[in-house]
Amino acid sequence: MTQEHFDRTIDRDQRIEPRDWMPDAYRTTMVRQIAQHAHSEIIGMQPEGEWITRAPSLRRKAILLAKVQDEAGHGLYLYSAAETLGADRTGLTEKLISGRQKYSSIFNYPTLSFADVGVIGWLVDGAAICNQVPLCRSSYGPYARAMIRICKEESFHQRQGYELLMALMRGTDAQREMVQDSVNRWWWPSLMMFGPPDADSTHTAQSMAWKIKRHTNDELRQRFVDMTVPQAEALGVTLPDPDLRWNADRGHHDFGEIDWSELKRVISGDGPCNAERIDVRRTAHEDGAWVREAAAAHAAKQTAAPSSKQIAERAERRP
Ligand code: FAQ
Repeated sequence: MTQEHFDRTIDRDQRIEPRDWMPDAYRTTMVRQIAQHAHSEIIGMQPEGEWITRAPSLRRKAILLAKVQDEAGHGLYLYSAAETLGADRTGLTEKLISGRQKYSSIFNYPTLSFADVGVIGWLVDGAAICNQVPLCRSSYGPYARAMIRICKEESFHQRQGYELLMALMRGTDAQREMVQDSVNRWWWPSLMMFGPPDADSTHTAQSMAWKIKRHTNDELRQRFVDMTVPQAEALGVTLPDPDLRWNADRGHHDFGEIDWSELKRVISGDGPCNAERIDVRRTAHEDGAWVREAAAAHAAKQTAAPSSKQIAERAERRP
């Protein structure tokens, strides 16, 4: 099980599994991407979670609760996938709350109205699907398999977001304005989710060679724009880009220049909500210490050899 086996497995489009030999750099890259992805799901619970107590009806509250819970589940599958590479969850959480590991830039923007819940479902989950469906064919087995279920749930999330926005667009002028304002704020950050342009992407070439990534950042961004434009038209909202138009020669939509300095700022910790997001996560982690301790103590009890008193008690309980 060496480099030759690894190369052959990648060439044949087969999966690398946890016990297979893999180059150190492949393992490091996988841990980096899976950890960032897991952190994004967990931090991503916050912007929408803030609206659970303020949802306008019981139905919307139930939907939102379920969605936010799904994101927690995605985080857990992904931390488990990272564990198969030897990266334990405690260590990864420490790295997140001390700023040594990243999470998606998109979750550093505030949710100012309930329309943001719909727009996050439509645009943010929509972008996540575009990015993640190809990851179902990623070369690392546990990651690719986790992604199948995650993508199914993200597709459902996207539809619930779109359905919420359709309801608002059928409502009053004030509700339609609320949706447009939300689209104006989330459109450009959603395009930034796909990462820097290919020319500036540190990892794309190697990750494509290892078949971790199946498409470049720019290819996926273009796919997202092409998919979203007709949805915006059907909804009756305007995407805030005067340069957005169909290019028949390319068979794609052209779109305006993205403010890459904003992405750099947000990634490096200086977005509107970075400090708050990490603060909330750190507090939740500290507040949950007793649960982890209790669970560990319980697990230790289960695995410990039973005492003579326990053996006697169990014997007595037997019919
Ligand atoms: N934000 O060389 P590349 C979701 C970093 S889940 C922050 O192009 P790569 C579900 C990048 O890490 C959303 N950092 O990197 C949901 C690298 O830094 P490093 C998360 C970013 O890995 C919905 C550097 O810039 N999805 O939304 C970003 O080849 C609603 C250079 O970049 C995933 O994680 C960014 N936007 O490509 C949850 C999907 N972009 O590590 C709740 C899996 C780039 O050298 C509510 N990940 N960076 O320090 C991927 O597909 C890839 O990792 C990319 C980046 C495409 C994100």
